[in-house]
This record gives sequence, C-alpha cells and structure tokens, in this order.
Amino acid sequence: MRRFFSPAQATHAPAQELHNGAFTGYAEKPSRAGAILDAIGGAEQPRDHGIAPIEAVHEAGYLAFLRDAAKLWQEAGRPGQAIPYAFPIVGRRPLALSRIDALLGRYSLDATTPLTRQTWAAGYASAQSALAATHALLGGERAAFALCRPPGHHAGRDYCGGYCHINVAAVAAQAARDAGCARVAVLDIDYHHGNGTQDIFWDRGDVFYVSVHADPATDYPFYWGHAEEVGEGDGQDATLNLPLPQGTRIDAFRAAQATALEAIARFGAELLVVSFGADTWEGDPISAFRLTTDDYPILARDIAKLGLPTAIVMEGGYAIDALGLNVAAFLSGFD
Ligand code: OKP
Ligand code: ZN
Repeated sequence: MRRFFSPAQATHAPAQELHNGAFTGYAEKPSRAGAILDAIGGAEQPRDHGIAPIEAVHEAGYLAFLRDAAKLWQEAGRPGQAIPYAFPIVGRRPLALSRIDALLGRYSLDATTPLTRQTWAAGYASAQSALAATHALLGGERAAFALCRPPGHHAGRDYCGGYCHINVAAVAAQAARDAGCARVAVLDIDYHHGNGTQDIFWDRGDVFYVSVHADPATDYPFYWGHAEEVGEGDGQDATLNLPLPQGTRIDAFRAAQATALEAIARFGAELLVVSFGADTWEGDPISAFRLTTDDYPILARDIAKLGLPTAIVMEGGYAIDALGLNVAAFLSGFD
C-alpha cells in the first residue's frame, strides 16, 4: 500500500496541554509519526496540491487565523505557545476581532490545542498527505495510507480543537467529490467522535459520515456524537453515530463497525475515507476501550470487504510504544 508523510508534519510540537486542570506534556507528540514510520517502513513525500482543496472545507478567515496566530501571540509579548481562554459561546453575534485572545477563542473549540509558529505548515502538510492518498485512489490504487499528524477530525469549517487544525478526512473526502465521485463516505473509528467532520458535512447528502466512538456522555468531545444526531436538510440521515461505553472490546466494536459498513453500502459510496485512531487500543493513556493489536487486522479486513477505494487517514493513538505496531497491524488487513 502506498503511504504518505511529509517531514514538515513533525515540526508542530507544543510543549504542554491543559489536562484535568493542570498542564501536562502534549499527548499528540511529533514522535508519534516517527514510531509509525519505523513500523510501516517509511513513506513517500506527498506532492503539493496547493491551498484550494483546504479552502474547499475551511473558512478563509479561519485559515488566516491559523497562519497568523502564533505571530500575533508573539507580537503581544507572550512567550511559548498560543492558548485561548475566553470563548464566544454559541449565539454571539459576528464581530470584527483583532486581539489575539479574542481570535483564539473565536476559532477554538477548547483550550487543549495550543498553536505554535509551526502549526500552519504542519497542518498544511498533513492535509497534503491526505490529498496524496486520495489521488492515489483516483489513479487506481485500492487503498492508500496518509500518516496524518497533526490529526484532523475535531477541526470544523472555522474552528480548531482536540489537537486538530485542518480536517484532513474532510479535505480528502471533498477532493474525491471534486474529482467526480458522486457519493463519498467517511468512516471514523478513532476513540473520539469526529465532531469537525460531522459539522462540515452536517447538511450535505453527498458525503456520509459515520462514527464508532466512546459515548460523549463520558468522553471528549461531549457536545457531539450522540446517537440522535443524524444530520439536517439535504444531510438528513447522512450522519450516523454509534457511541459505545468505556471498556468496549472487539466483539461490540466489530458489531458497531458492521452496522456502519452496512450503512455505507446502502448509501452507495464510491470511495471511502477511514479516519483511523489507534487510541481504541487497551493501553492508550487518554482513552478507555480495550482493543488489542490483533484486533486491528480483523477490523481492517471487514472494511476491505466493502470493496471500495479506501483512503486511510491517521487520527489519534497516544501509546507511543505500541502505536507503530497497532497501525501496521491495521494496514496489514488491507493486503
Ligand atoms: C484527539 B483525537 C486530555 C484532554 C482531552 C482532547 C482529546 C483529543 C483527542 N488532555 N483532550 O480524537 O485522538
Ligand atoms: Zn481520538
């Protein structure tokens, strides 16, 4: 399987994140990428498909913010990484904002996604890896892997959060649509619900979003991913949420994924994007499912049986010592 990664993706390295009321080391470390590369035998550097496919799923003002935030933070005399602390909760009227703290709150879902001088370049490169995987499929490959770090599924059209800035799965899905695939599906099997991807395609009937994830009653992102969220307007029933309790093991996870796969087949997708997180693994430091390394090829083979061209984009997975093996195990299921 072709695999894509750009070295620029490793440059985003926040020092700390806010966790349970105190600062701890940032979980979404650059070394995640190295661990995966070692286990899968390296990757090709993606060709640059430019900014247009990113602008197709993100608001221009948000992208400008991502580009400028760390500079504005520095110009305000602040050391280190930019972090928001005040948020214009749902319903605030649009305002012309200039102060960095106002911008950070406007364009952030949470306070656990610090921005650095390298964030934009890393996020942009991560999206290029996702685009390279999509174009490999359009060129005839059955499956391709984008080692997308930073991840993307928590980022919406105009907000970052959950370690995500550019929604790489959405960029990949939209690129497939723009290349002529009439119907595209995104299957999200990261531990966390992909609120950003859901939001981006919420009212669209051409991209089906289905997620198997930890129940938002107990887990981040809390405000999205409940079973009753099914999309609206043209997107009515083009969103499917399958939340599972903490402690979930392979049998229940596989059954939920089977429900997701049946729905994707019924939808009539021509191309599939898989948001893959290895944070469903039993030893993940921030998650609470109980999948084992040997479970990943089983899940992957079930997906491969759909017979759709499949772009696998990396999302979470924070047990770095096991991460490479878990990703390699998942990819092996597509051989
Ligand atoms: C990103 B992905 C822990 C607080 C929770 C957000 C989790 C983001 C997960 N410090 N932080 O879906 O794996
Ligand atoms: Zn996750």
